[in-house]
Amino acid sequence: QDYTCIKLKVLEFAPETQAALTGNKEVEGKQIFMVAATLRPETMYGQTNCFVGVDIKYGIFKTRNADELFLMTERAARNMAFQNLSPSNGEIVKVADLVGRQLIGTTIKAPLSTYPKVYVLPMDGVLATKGTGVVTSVPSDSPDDFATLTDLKKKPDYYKINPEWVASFDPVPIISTPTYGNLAAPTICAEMKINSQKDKAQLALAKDAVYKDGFYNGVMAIGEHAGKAVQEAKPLIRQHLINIGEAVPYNEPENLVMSRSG
Ligand code: ZZB
Repeated sequence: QDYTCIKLKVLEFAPETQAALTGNKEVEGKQIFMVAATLRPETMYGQTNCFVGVDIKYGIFKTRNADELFLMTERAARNMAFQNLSPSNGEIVKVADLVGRQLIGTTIKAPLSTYPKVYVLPMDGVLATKGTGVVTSVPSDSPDDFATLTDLKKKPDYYKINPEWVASFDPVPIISTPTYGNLAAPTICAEMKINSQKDKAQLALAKDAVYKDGFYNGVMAIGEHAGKAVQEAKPLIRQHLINIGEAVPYNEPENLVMSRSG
């Protein structure tokens, strides 16, 4: 898979996590980015939060740029070490260990998002064996993200989050199609009566439908490429994010993903 890795700049860690990192000489004074692998760079305008798995192990790793550290799974760091993203070819340097639970409530700056600051939240279905284990959330166009946020809004105590971290982050209309209008994920979740991230079979169907519809029939409704077809805007937005240093290309052979997860 040809992913785009979006660099979500950490603004402030959750307090206990900040305390745990204080005094770590390799971390102090560096910029830390949570790195999210996406196939939909054109949807980055609609980011409302980022998801991690609470039980997934993450690390903070050195990159080829001495001032920047990447927060992701070790598996992703290993792949990146062979894609010219680590200090030297094949070299992995981990400077801290974290568990997803410790990241909940962290604030980040998500490139292109209409929200200047968004939160890191828990999602049940984040796979440690895919991408970076960090998932950026676009509830306007991803049914999984919309359904998960619906759960978090209904049961903040159960998910151990502050309701304010989800309350004022509504889905943003970013892509319009004749079939699903300009909020494809909320529309299809309503049509299919999907109420929760636990409705997995329905969500897989919904994801497939909006993926295809967005790609073939979508028109950008926001940003520099508003009015252009998604197919045309996608590579332009991807390249722009890479050029300004807010994203990096990341490749993951599909058979590798399958052998590690299965
Ligand atoms: C932003 C985005 C916006 C995404 C959208 C999708 C959609 P695929 O096709 O199954 O490979 N993702 C990335 N890593 C993980 C992970 N470790 N665990 C769970 N989900 C992950 O799916 C690739 C997409 O799955 C990625 O693209 C990411 O979410 C998520 F509007 O990033 B996407 C209709 C989907 N819309």
